[in-house]
Amino acid sequence: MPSPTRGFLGRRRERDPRLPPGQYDVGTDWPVLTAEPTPRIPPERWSITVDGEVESPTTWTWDEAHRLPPSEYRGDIHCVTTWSKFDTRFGGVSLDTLLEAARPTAAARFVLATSSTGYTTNLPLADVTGGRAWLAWEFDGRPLTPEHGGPVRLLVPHLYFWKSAKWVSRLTLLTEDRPGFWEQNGYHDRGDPWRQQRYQGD
Ligand SMILES: Nc1nc2c(c(=O)[nH]1)N[C@H]1C(S)=C(S)[C@@H](COP(=O)(O)O)O[C@H]1N2
Ligand SMILES: [Mo]
Repeated sequence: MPSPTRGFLGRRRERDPRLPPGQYDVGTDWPVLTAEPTPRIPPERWSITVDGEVESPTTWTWDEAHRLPPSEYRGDIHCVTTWSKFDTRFGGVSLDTLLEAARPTAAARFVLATSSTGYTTNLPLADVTGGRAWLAWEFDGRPLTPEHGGPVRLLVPHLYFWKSAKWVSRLTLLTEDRPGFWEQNGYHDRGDPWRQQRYQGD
């Protein structure tokens, strides 16, 4: 039976195509999700080391990292707790730049990111190359705050945000996958939001 209200119902708002399945738009908020106490790390005491399956293990200080070619991410981020944040802007350096200097061996397939707090997360090497991963020290043109991983966090925005380790200090190249903190606690080894890879087995 045709309904007189059909025309109105037909104008129901479309779901934003930028939202992966099961996610909602958090708007201008930026929730803080941290398993450990927030460390206060002065930039002059921060450094990043790339080691493991690489030809040239390398450490960069804050000043050295800032002399590398700058790189920016503009786009969305997605947390496994179902919030997504649109149109973020992060500044820092592309992981490609660090990896080109450290030169992964032919056997390198995975990366374990470690924070100075002990937090770890694992990623396929293919997910942090090709302009898809950054060390980020700026958000919206301002220094990244300690709550959000400042002075420097990992940023891998095409995967769920638990992969973006805050206070990152080491990237270890590996021949085999080694589950990190949340991955040992049941979260997915890859974490693609478009495939809803939230938990092991998804
Ligand atoms: N060191 C560290 N990094 C971390 C986490 C953490 O608990 N410790 N939480 C992860 C999770 S689950 C998310 S969703 C994001 C949250 O980042 P935010 O607090 O800046 O939103 O950081 C990720 N990186
Ligand atoms: Mo998260």
